[in-house]
Amino acid sequence: MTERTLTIIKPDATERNLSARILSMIESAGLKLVSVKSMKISKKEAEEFYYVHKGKPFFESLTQYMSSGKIVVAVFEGEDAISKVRKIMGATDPKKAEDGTIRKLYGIDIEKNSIHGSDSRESAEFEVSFFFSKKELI
Ligand code: 3AN
Repeated sequence: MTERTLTIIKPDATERNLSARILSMIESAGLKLVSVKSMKISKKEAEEFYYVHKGKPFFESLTQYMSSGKIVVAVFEGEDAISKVRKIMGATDPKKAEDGTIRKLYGIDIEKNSIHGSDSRESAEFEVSFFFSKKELI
């Protein structure tokens, strides 16, 4: 089934000039880049985006971090795009991520793990529309 998924290159990765390399790894897996842009979000926007994690011990630090620097947001499309991107990303904790995955290669720690990817159809729908208007999703 063709799906669309949202990815975010996190501040730790944009800071180290890894954005294009990470986007390229996803394109190389056969996924189409639908739309991409860079921005800085506010703490409040980060809290809205990560609302499912509200109340968790890492919520405050995560939202602080995600609003601390430049991010690159991108939508990819393809067959089983959501699970494909999750596989290329690797486990949340870079120490536990498989060799060759983005988080294993570039992640710093469990929070500064270089990339976000939607984890379900529902979250993909919410996350894509959080950052992109219809006009940008051609
Ligand atoms: P994933 O991004 O692998 O789906 P989630 O959805 O459980 O992981 O967590 C969202 C984000 O919150 C992670 N990408 C990471 O930046 C941060 N995070 C998750 N678990 C922890 C933790 N135990 N300590 C610090 N940060 C965490």
